[in-house]
Amino acid sequence: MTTFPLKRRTLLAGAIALGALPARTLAAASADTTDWHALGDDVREQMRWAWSQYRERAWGLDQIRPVSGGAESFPLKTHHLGLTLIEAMDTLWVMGLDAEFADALEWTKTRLDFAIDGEVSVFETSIRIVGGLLSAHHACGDPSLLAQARDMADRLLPAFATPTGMPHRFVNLKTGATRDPATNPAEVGTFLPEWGTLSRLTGDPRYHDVAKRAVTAMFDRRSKIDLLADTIDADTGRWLGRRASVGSGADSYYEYLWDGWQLLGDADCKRMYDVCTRGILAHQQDRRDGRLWFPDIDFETAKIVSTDQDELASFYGGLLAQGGAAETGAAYTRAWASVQDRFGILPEGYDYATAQPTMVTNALRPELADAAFNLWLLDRSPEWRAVGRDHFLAMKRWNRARYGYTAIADVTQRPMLQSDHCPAYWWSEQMKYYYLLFSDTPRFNYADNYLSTEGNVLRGLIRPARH
Ligand code: DMJ
Repeated sequence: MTTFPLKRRTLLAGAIALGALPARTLAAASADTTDWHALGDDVREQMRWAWSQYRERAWGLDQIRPVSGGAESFPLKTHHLGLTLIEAMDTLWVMGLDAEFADALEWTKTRLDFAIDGEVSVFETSIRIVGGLLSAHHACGDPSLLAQARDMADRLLPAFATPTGMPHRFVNLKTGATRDPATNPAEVGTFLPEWGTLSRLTGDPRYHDVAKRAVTAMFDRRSKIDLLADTIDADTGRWLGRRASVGSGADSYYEYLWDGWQLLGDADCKRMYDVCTRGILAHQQDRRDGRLWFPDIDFETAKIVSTDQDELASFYGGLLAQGGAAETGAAYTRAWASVQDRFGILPEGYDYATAQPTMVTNALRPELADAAFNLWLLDRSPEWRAVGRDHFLAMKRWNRARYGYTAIADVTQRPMLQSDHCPAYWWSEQMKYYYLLFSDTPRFNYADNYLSTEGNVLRGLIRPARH
């Protein structure tokens, strides 16, 4: 990927020349007078404000409740691990909120303790806590962060001791007891970038090897038409379901095949990504009213089983473009952007056949901003910045609560109905995507970088030179 430190007008001219923008977008883009750097400053200010609320009311707890000012634990049911703090760290750093970052670092050094007798989701804990600590380590180089990431990975490791190598879904952090072999592609195959990084930094190959074995075991069970279903038994390797999807339960499996190639240069991952993506593009595309969608289909017959789209799938256009299918990725992202235009914030479920929401909540989701950011990194088209801007401005309008940003209970009501929940990924994902998309910060290498499925930067942070 190359960098384009160009002015907006030059970029627009380039995009027009390449025929990259549809007419409606073109008109809007030419009229666009957004001051992107000012918007970036605003994102930083919202982060600073929300962080001050968390600092005051929920310091060291997992997630603040932004309406009531209370807190809730996750991923443990009855114990806090400082999840928000860990997820926020590299975002604080990239925004130059250095005092806040130092404060968080001090907390992790003095308070973090994973020896808790309780069960966590292996997948969630890896992408959020192992990934969050590794990205914070990438930001500042403090060895304690790497040691803590390794400590957590060691506690998750027993989950991979299955006959197939595909992990059980839950593990007890103290005893190592595991449960729930009925799992899915995402919870089997979303480890390699973090665990490969851990192996690289510690010299211990075990982390990389268990993650690679799991991702490969899943790939080896694909159908004859190269599709994966949604549920599998990690002990027997037998499929328990038939639904192939690019949304929930599958999404980051495909993402991490590409990422294994992008971050680690693993050619097996690239081959597996290409095979799976060819299968999806051959069987799963459906165009309605000029829009591209990916319905759920039967993984052996390719028969459509549902036109209900999961909001989580809206990240997929960015991945397709990263993997080389730029036009298809852009088309799918435009389909989701049209739903954003209509509702302001994406509903959690949307049926493209009826053009109606099937789930009116939105859990403060980052996926469309993620796709916009990835597309923009590739072509620098103002169209994607505008999608990210609309995502951010709608969030400021509807999700801001007294003590932070909160999820929405109903995106179809005006004013939108808020719930009382700020998932920790918010601090790691969209706030970072917005900022990187608008700010042109010198702390980030726009030409060579890697962000995990949780938005954790594992490559591409640039430490300012010391004076
Ligand atoms: C995040 O935890 C990750 O992006 C994950 O892969 C799926 N989506 C959630 C946020 O919606």
